[in-house]
Amino acid sequence: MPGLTAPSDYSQDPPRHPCLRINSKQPFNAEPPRSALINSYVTPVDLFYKRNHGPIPIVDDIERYSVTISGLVEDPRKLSMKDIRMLPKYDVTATLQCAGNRRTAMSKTRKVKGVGWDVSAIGNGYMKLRKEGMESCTAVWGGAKLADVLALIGIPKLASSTKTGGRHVEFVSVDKCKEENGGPYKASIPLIQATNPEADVLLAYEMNGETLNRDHGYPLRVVVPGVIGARSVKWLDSINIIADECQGFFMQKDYKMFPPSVDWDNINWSTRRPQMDFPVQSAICSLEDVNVVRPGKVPVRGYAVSGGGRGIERVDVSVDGGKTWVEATRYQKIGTPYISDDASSDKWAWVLFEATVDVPNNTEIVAKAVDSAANVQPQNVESIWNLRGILNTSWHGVQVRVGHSNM
Ligand SMILES: Nc1nc2c(c(=O)[nH]1)N[C@H]1C(S)=C(S)[C@@H](COP(=O)(O)O)O[C@H]1N2
Ligand SMILES: [Mo]
Repeated sequence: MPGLTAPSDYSQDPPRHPCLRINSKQPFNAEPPRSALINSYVTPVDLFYKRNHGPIPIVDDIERYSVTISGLVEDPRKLSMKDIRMLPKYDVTATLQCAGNRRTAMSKTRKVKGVGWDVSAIGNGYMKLRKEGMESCTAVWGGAKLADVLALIGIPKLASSTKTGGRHVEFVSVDKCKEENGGPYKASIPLIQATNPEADVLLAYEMNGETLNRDHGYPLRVVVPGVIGARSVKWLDSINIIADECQGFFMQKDYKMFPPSVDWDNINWSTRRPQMDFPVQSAICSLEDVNVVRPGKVPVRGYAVSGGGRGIERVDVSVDGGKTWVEATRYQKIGTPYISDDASSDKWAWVLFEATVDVPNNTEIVAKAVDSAANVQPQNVESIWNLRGILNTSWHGVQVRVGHSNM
C-alpha cells in the first residue's frame, strides 16, 4: 500500500491523553470525562473520543501516499495529498457521534429488568453500574469537499448515478479489523450525498486547525456530517464508486437499528438498512452520577445535537421526573445568538446548553432536546432498546444528592 500501512499489533499506537477514560485498550477506545465536553464548544483533539477497530495505521512516506478512486467511473485516478490540497479548502464544524454513544446505559436496562427496573432505576446499585458513554465531540474539520474531488474524476455535482451505474461511494481504509477477518474498515454513502456540495462531506486533512493526527485518521479521513461516526472512514486508502451500498461488516452486520423484539436468536440483518443520520440527542455533562450539591439553585450544562443538519430548537430540563420543565439557554459561539437552522449557526454541530434549576431534595435531573423538525428524545430507554445498543437517545438523567458537607 503506497505510503500507508497497518501494523498487525498495537505496539505502534500513538501516546494518548491521561484523562481519557479507556473502554478498551486494544483496539483503543476511549472517551473524555463528560465535564471536558462543556469546557469548550470545539473539543480539543487530545480529548476527542477515539473509536478504533484495529491498530492505528502508519504513514511511512507522505509523498508516496495516494487515494485511488475507481469502480464505476470513466476516468479512474490516483490522487496524491498535493492533488487534494490543491482543491478549495473548507472548514466545517461538525459533531462526530458514535452510534454507540450512551450504550452502556442501554445494556444495563435488560440486565436489571428482571429485578425490577422501576425501583432499580433510581436505586443505588443501578446507579453504581450506570456509566454513560460520551462518544460525541465537536471539531473543526479542514479539507476538500468530496463533491470537488469527484468532479475531478468527471462525476458532476448533484449526480445520483454515474453513466456506468454507480450509485454509492465506498471508502476503504487499511486498518486490520477482526470483524472484517483482518481486512480493512469500510463504509459507503449514497452518490447523491457525496456529490452534493451542501452536504459538506469532506476528505479532511486538518482537525481544529492542525494536521490530522494518527488517532483521528492521518493523513486523510472522510467526515460525513450529521451521520453516525461509523461512516466517517479514517486513514482513507481508496474510494470505490459502486452500484449497491458497501457490503462490509460495519454496514451490513453492525450499526443497524432493530426493534426491541429482535434479539440474537431471531435476527435477520438484511431486513434493516444501515443507519445513517443520527437522531436528536442530549446529555448533561456538568454533573456525574452521583454528585452531592447544596440545596438550592444548581446549574445544569450539557450538549444537544441532531443529525441530518437539523438544528436544536429547545432543550428542557426537569427535576421532578418530567412533570415540570425549565427551558435551557443554548449557545454555540460566544457573542452570536444561536438560532436553530439559521445561516449564522453551525448546522452540523452541537449546541451547548445551560439551565439553572432548584434542587431542594435528592432527585434525578433529566434533560431532553427537541430538534428543528420537532423530533424529541424518547423518555425511556426500554422503548428504543436494540440488541446492538445503538443510538440510546433516551432522556439523559443524573442523580443528585443534597448535602452540606465538603462543598
Ligand atoms: N478506518 C476506520 N475508520 C473508522 C473507524 C475505524 O475503526 N477504522 N471507526 C469508525 C467509528 S465507529 C467512529 S464512531 C469514528 C470515530 O472517529 P474518531 O476516532 O476520530 O473519534 O470513526 C469511524 N471511522
Ligand atoms: Mo462508532
